[in-house]
Amino acid sequence: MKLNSYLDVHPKVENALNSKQPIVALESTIISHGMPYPENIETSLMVENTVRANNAIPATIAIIKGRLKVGLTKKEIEFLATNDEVRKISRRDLAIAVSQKLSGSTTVSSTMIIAHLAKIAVFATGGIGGVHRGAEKTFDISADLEELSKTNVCVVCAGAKAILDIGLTLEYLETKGVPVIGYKTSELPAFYSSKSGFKVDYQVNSAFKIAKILKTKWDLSIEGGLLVTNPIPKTFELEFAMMNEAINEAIIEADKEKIKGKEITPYLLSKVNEITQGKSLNANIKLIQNNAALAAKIAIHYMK
Ligand code: PSU
Ligand code: MN
Repeated sequence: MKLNSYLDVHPKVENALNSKQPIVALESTIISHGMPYPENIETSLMVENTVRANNAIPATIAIIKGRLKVGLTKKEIEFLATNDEVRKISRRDLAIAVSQKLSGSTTVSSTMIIAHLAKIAVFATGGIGGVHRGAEKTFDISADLEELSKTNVCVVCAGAKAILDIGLTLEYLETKGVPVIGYKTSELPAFYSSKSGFKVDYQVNSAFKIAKILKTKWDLSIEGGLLVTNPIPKTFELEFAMMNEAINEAIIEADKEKIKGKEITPYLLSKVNEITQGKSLNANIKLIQNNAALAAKIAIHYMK
């Protein structure tokens, strides 16, 4: 298969591509900026194993010395997890990182771009970026949303975190024509909790049906992705009101410290983890695993 010359595809992923096995792309910003050490390495390896246990091949994506890596070695994951110099690479950073031979982890937007170049259709993450609270003043809207409207990749996530304005995030996705599907839920999950109070457009109860929607969308040449929202399993969920309080506190801190731009999401995640004494991190780990398993099932049906 002829792939883009900027890509370095791991032999196991290449083999899976050639033999048409299901593949699940995974992002790496969660390793470098989304979680503390050593939980970041453990989670990254564990999520890859979850994909394998569900009969698909994991492909964690990052940029190492300007090469677009599709499938990482353990050494590369360790590098991303421990090196403070690792940049958070979004769509706007991608060409610069490649041409200047920089290293960085990929967000949802850049992971989608690279997955698409590598012909991988399904991608699992924890949470997507969205419209931030107060965006009417700050204009802080994640590039992830725009990417979902452009790039043909199915993104499986646990909904939108309450660090975002969940209602505005849904409005933005509607404007951009991105279908939002609730897996076995009629309500958009709020990341740490299974419910947000906002409805999804469609509830779909099987991976098979999701794969069929994907195929149909792209057969119809309707460009862009599909957002599958998968609620955190009940036993691991945190109470919405408690999380909201922690998030409010974190946002006040961020304001005080004048945190802006690409720093805000990592800052809030780590602050919330501090305030909840690790409860949010544990929930985060459990929900990613849950998303990886669903993504593998969707990828399997999509390949059929
Ligand atoms: N949400 C999380 N953990 C994360 C991210 C989001 O719970 O690590 C990362 C993802 O890589 C996402 C990015 O694409 O943050 C969004 O950043 P921003 O809000 O700056 O667009
Ligand atoms: Mn932003």
